[in-house]
Amino acid sequence: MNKTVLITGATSGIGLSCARKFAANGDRLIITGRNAERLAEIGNDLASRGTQVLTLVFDVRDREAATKCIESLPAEWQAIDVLVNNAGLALGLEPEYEGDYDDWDTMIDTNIKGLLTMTRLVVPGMVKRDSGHIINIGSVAGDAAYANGNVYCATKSAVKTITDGLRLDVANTAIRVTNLKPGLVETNFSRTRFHGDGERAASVYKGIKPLTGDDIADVAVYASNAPAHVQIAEVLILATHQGSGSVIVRK
Ligand code: NDP
Ligand code: 8X3
Repeated sequence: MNKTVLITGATSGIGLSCARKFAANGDRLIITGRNAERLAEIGNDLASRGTQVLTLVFDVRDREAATKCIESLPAEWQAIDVLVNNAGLALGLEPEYEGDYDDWDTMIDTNIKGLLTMTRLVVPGMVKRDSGHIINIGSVAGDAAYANGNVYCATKSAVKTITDGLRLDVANTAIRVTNLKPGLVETNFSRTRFHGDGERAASVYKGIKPLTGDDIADVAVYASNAPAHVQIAEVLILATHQGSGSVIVRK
């Protein structure tokens, strides 16, 4: 479709799938991440298949770095059509009264404040051009808390409210705002949540066929390709044997 699509956290999981699926859709990409080497590898791979790609290395929590990167985009990359706010993480799964302060800060700074920073930097250009699309990666975790999910669930609940708020604020423009809310997706998510414990991470996906990053990216591309008068406001995407954030039937 030849749009310019900026994807945060494109070095892994859903973000990487979005990069590949939007590339296959014929779009040009600005992919961002913290791991410079991995990001360059992904950028080179996509470019070798004919996609125009720009890579930006920054941490979404670093407002100064994010601002510098977006404000110094080459002229031909400044008109961002689609912003995919994907970078995010869960850290820990324990009762709220035993939670780790640093984990809480990291989740809040990344999932809420990082997403807001990117929105604040990119959306003014969309408003000026009266055109654009913001796709935020929320979660089923934002619909209702599940046991021990407390702060992570709260950040995704904030993503829902922030997304709804933005949709109201741009309703007088042609900009569309989407909240994609995945359930169980097998990525690096659980390994990160359990601070690198691979065995515990693998147990999350035992006995159930989880979603893949590609399943979520397909919906993102669908929302982007929908006719201009169609705003896919919110989509909840669950594995077939998942009933909610806390009900998963394992066989
Ligand atoms: P991954 O861990 O596979 O990918 C997360 C991506 O976000 C990585 O590229 C990671 O980079 C990046 N990231 C994390 N923190 C930062 C930061 N501070 N600055 C820049 N990039 C950062 O997990 P997923 O693909 O599953 O997660 C993507 C999004 O999907 C998250 O927002 C998550 O909450 C959401 N989600 C995931 C679900 C799941 O079950 N997997 C379900 C519902 C929502 P790095 O490698 O450098 O850490
Ligand atoms: C990720 C899905 O259910 O592990 O947001 O919180 S869940």
